[in-house]
Amino acid sequence: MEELHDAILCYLPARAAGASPMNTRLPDESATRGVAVVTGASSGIGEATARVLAAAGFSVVAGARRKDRLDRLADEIGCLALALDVADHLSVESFCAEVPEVRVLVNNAGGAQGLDSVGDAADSDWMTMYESNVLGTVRMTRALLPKLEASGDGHIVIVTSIAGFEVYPGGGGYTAAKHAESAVARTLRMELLGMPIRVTDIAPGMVETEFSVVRFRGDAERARKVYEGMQPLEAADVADCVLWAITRPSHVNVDKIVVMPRQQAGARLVAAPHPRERQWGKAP
Ligand code: 8X3
Repeated sequence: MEELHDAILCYLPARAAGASPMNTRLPDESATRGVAVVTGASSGIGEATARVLAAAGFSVVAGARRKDRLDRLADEIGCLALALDVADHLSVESFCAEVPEVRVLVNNAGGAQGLDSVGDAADSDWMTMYESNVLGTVRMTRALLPKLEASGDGHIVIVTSIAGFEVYPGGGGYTAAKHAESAVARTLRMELLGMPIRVTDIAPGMVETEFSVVRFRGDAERARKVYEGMQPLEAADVADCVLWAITRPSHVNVDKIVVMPRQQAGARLVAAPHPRERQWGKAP
């Protein structure tokens, strides 16, 4: 525990500031932007966010289930890697106990499972989506709230989706979970009013990550087709939004960012190669 504490407070800032071999001295603590926890950091938006925040001078604590990937990321960018499964309250508790202070929490872990209609819904898929997207965000936020407040300038970022305010056939479980997660963000904004904690909901559209591969249970070819003929966002585009939101002056709360590819105008409307409605439902 003590070693980890030292790692965050002393070792991390030196490397997270983009330290080159020529720049490995421990930095002046005040020169860093504070500790940022990023969940789901082993890939996609979470990994990109960890990279961007570390490069910007944050001391990043990266959490995810896939510790081997996190460890590689830690070697590269100098973040602290801790195993975390936001769907498991014991994992959340032990992760948060290892983090002595936090200024920014990026709730990114989540995802979609399947494209079944409500009539064919599998309880296990819906439970998985609620656990990771909704309860995961609630657990992490609840556990770190005292430390965010103690920082004097806390910031909670919740990476939701345009599925937080749109629906589409086959997306019932995912859109319901993202609507709920978005509701959590709006509720927190009200509940924390008057406290030194900002709340930002970042709602991306199509981002080419492992999102669709996971949704289609490993079917990479089906996942590839989702983005065929159009240019989706990259994970780094969303990470840029996170960085922008958390580097505004302290009195500025960016409530919500909706970000989509130029070729997307809604969950179901994509220009690829000609304007078309995305076909999510079953073939007739
Ligand atoms: C996923 C957004 O547009 O790919 O969160 O359905 S979209």
